Amino acid sequence: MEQRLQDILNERFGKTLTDASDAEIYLALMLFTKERVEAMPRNTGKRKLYYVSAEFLIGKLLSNHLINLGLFDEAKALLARYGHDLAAIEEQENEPSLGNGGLGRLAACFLDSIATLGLYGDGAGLNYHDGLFYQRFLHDQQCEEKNPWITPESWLTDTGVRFTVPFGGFSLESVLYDIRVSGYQSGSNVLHLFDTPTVDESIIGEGISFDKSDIARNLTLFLYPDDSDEAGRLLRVYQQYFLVSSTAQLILKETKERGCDVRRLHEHVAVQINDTHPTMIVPELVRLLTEQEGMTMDDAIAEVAKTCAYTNHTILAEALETWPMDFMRRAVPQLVPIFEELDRRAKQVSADPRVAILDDQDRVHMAHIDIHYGYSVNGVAALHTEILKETELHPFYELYPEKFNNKTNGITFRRWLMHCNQPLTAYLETLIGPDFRKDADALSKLLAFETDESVLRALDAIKQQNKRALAAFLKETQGVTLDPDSIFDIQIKRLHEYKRQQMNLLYAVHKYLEIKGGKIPARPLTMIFGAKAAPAYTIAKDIIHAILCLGRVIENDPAVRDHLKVVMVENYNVTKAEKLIPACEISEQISLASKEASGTGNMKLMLNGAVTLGTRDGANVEIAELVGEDNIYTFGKSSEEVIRLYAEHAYCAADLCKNDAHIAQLVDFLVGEEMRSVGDAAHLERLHHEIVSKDWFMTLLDLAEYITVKERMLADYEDRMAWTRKALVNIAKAGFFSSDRTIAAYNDEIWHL
Ligand code: 26V
Repeated sequence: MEQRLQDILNERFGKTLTDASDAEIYLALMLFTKERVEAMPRNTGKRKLYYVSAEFLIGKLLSNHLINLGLFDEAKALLARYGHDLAAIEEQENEPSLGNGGLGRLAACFLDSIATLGLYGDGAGLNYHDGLFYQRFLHDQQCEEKNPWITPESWLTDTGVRFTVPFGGFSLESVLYDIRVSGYQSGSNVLHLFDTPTVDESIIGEGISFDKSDIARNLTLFLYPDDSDEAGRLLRVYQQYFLVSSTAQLILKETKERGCDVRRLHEHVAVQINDTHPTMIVPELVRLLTEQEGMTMDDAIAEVAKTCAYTNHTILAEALETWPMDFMRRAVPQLVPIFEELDRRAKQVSADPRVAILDDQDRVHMAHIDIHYGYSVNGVAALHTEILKETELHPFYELYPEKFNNKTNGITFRRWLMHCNQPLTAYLETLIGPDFRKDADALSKLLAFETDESVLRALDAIKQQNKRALAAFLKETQGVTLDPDSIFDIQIKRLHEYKRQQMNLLYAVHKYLEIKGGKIPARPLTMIFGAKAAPAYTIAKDIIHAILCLGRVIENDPAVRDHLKVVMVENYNVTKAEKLIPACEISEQISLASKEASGTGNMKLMLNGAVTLGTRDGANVEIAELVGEDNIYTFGKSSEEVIRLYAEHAYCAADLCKNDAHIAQLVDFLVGEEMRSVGDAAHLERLHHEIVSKDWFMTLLDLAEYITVKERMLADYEDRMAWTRKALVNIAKAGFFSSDRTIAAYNDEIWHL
């Protein structure tokens, strides 16, 4: 490694490891690592998986590859010998933020596990020039800025492969870039990212604005452009078709190159459709097989239906995609007869309008295509899959019970333990040996130390070290001072009302008022938030504003600020998650029961020794089963109860305010004197009005119990040994949530690669 790095530095910059800058060393190490990853054996097999997704939130890749290659420690030691810090070199890499949140990050974890398990499977997505917007706080409000990540030399390799993607009235060239995916001590696969050469970054105006109608110049410019207007929604359709047409052409090309008969596609290929965004791959494959491969409509549809499988990631009605057929007539007229044919056949299977592909308002229901014409439908946590079967997708479950299955999500321990928490990883190895690096279930050996006080003290010391590291990072990046002796209570995830950051905010108000009233807590509490709000999601942005304002109110109050701190991390992303997660003590997983399909941050936090404060929602249910009631704090109405409240229209926020003076006091604080003195009255009032008059995600329903349970949790924290024992059990039981387990199940039960 040393010689090769010296050679690259010399060739490129005429420098050596001694005098090169961090940026130069990053480039040399990136190029060296890329060479090594390209030299890894490629996974192969009989049936090849294509994991098709509009998002791959891969995060920085340098250390990921170094760990998987087994070169991380060597690189770290080598750089240290020359006076460089690998962590500082890693900072040089731009984060590719090619996803919104959990769905995109899951796809990235899955690629890591597919490669690690030696499975033959590539990802297919879009090469957005700008990832999810960069979030900046200005006057305590979120502002969105562009977030470019591609540099002249990067992990991307132009493959030279080109396709033509036809749209109504014009066509675009599709250029295939590849990023290698390395497995841990294993083979490698590829992430294919399609781009179009006419994209023009100069059309970006103020913030993240651009001409949404200029498809040739904007197609792959942004991840998920704002779809609050029609032009934005139409652009989404163009993006989706560009992704699936490119992918379908690649699949047929590669399948033929492997010497296989595309007329028996399902024997050679499995397509996993990640949420409904890539759904048009179904009609597109049918189109290509009939128009270009000479298959009959019957045969083509039958073949595609044995090839494609669908994962559902949400039950939120507003997130279930339906597109006006008018969009399809404009953007992809060649698919229109196929949509109609798929619809006609579906209506022969069932006349129930709830399962129709085309509805009576001339709209196409994407998930319905996936379910009728896919061979597997899976949810992402046990509870979520049950809700799909019993409620949201019940009519489909009655038609096709055999298609439904659960695959509880997982996370890659390479990134979310071995890389982000090196002190913990090293210590675990001294206790239980190295097996857990390859076999996550081996973490359970840690249970043997549950009552060993020296182990508990060491775990506590590691948490303390990680808290100090986070404090130093936030000091440097945001100028905020955290007290490492306070309790670190963290809620990090996209900002959405169903995730109920506003409930956590109301807890902070409660604590603030208590402290002002003279009730000083045993130990200071630091409440940390990290969240981006969709640019057009007004209430979500108001919640961010309120959190930032409350933080300021507290900071301005000498009677409170030594006991309570509310901090919002700017531009929460994968890189920041890697710093926040190891430092967390209380993991906030407080979504309204039934609404969070799974959650994956909950898994990352438990793996790093945080104790969960959560509702019985998503994968929290499975976390609770694994760690036992003593090692998690659950609260709130059950999913059954919540579903019943919705069905009976029985929830009324105004009544809750009327009948509970404390709740009313907390909510009204949002528009009181203190908040108005620092914030924007109109925004605070809009949020207040939303909560007292509508509160669609039932914040006030669980607030009282949330406060009670959180207080109990804070009290329990004072028994340091008992608390750290809970942390230990959480780490020890996290093995189930390895994405290696999830992927093994996808392969055994769906893909059969
Ligand atoms: C999408 C949208 C789009 C428009 C308006 C509001 C809205 C709300 C939610 C979504 C979610 C899209 C799908 C998604 O990201 N689901 C997440 O998938 C994760 C991986 O399976 C899972 O852990 C999260 O619980 C789930 O929310």
